[in-house]
Formats: sequence, structure tokens, C-alpha cells
Amino acid sequence: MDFRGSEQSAHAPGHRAEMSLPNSARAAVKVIVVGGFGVGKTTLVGAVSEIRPLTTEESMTQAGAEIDDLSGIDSKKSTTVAMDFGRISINRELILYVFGMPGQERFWFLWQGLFEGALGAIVLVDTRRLEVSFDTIQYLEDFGVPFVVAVNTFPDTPPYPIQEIREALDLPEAVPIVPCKAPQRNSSKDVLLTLMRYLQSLATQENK
Ligand SMILES: Nc1nc2c(ncn2[C@@H]2O[C@H](COP(=O)(O)OP(=O)(O)OP(=O)(O)O)[C@@H](O)[C@H]2O)c(=O)[nH]1
Ligand SMILES: [Mg+2]
Repeated sequence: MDFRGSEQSAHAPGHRAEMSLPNSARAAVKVIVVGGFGVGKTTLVGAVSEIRPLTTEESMTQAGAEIDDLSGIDSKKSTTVAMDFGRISINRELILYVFGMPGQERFWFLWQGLFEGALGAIVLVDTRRLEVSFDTIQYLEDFGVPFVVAVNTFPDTPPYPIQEIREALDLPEAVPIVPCKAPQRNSSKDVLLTLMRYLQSLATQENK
């Protein structure tokens, strides 16, 4: 998938220089960031993006109080209603377009379109509320989108051995599970690199 065409309009007067792709760019790939409500998807996309991320955050209102489970994330004031979008250059040639999905089930009707053309996914999980990401993993498996799991570490997250998380999520050994601090650029970038390496290993296996 190549988005460069869609960015040519960025050369119109007034566009921000940061939106332009470097001339050295050879491949652009779409990846998605999924996971349950409030696990840190918007935070991760914002941390890695080298352009100002597009977000579709709406304030959480009293109307959602009965539906949105804020336990563990009670400082959360807004939620993604459509998607997050960011861009990161992995190297001079490879550009990733990163789409964060809404975590709340009532917006999942948008997912199918956002899955289109995605090469792979990051499933972000919060070990205090692992169950909120179960359905997203099922969704990816049903769609056949390869994924890695990133365990977002909040300040009060108790440490769990990776093997325990793997068993709780019922994931095969081959699926990488890595710890992550979503607000930290390097940590979130490492997760993307893990995904890229995993996709490469799957492609190599297929070509054997
Ligand atoms: N301390 C800390 N706070 C975090 C971390 N990741 C996310 N947060 C906070 O947790 C809350 C939820 O993060 P979001 O990035 O909005 O989560 P989300 O998955 O995009 O949420 P939805 O789009 O509503 O599903 C926000 O208040 C973030 O600032 C983290 O690693 N450490
Ligand atoms: Mg969000």
C-alpha cells in the first residue's frame, strides 16, 4: 500500500513541511493499533508519530458513564470515536502509516474499513484489565491479520511473567509479546520494530 499519492496535495500552499515524505521513501505500509477501551492506543500513536497525529477524540460524557468502565484509568477524559492516524519513518526507505482504532465496542462498526490493507497489527493490553482486549484478538484472528502483543505498563501495573500473559490470552509461542510504555517514543517504536521483524519472519517462512 502506498499513500504517497494522497500526500501530493500536501504540496499545496500552506502545507506543513513535516507532512512531505522524504524523496528516499520506497515503501509505505499500513499497520493498525488495536486493543480494548483505554489501553493506550491513542497515546502510542501520538508517541511514535513524526507528524502531528490526527485524532478523533471526544470528551467522555455522563451519557457513557454506565457503559465505559473507567476502573484503573479514572483520569481518562476523552475517547477515540473514529481513529488515530500517525506516520513514522522506520528508516530512509520504509514509512509506516499507523492507524489507532476506537477501543469502545459501540464504534467497532468502523473497524472493517480500517482493517483493509493493513499488513499487521499491534494489540495493546493492560494487564489490570486483560479481558478488554480478548475480543480484539479474536477479531484479528478471524480476519487473518498477523499481530504482536504489547503490554502497556502503567505506574501501578503489577509485573506479570510474559508466559502467564501468553496463557491468559491463549496465544501460540510464535506470537511476540513485548512490554511497552506507550507514552515513550522509543518504547513504542520498539513495538513497531518487533511487528516489522515478525512480519518479515512470516514472509520468509512463506517463501521457503
Ligand atoms: N501513566 C501512564 N498513563 C498512560 C499510559 N498509556 C496511556 N495512559 C493514559 O491512559 C489513558 C488512556 O489512554 P488512551 O491513549 O486514550 O487509550 P485508548 O486505548 O486510545 O482509549 P480509547 O480510544 O478510548 O479506547 C490516558 O489518560 C493516557 O494518558 C502509560 O503507559 N502510562
Ligand atoms: Mg484512543
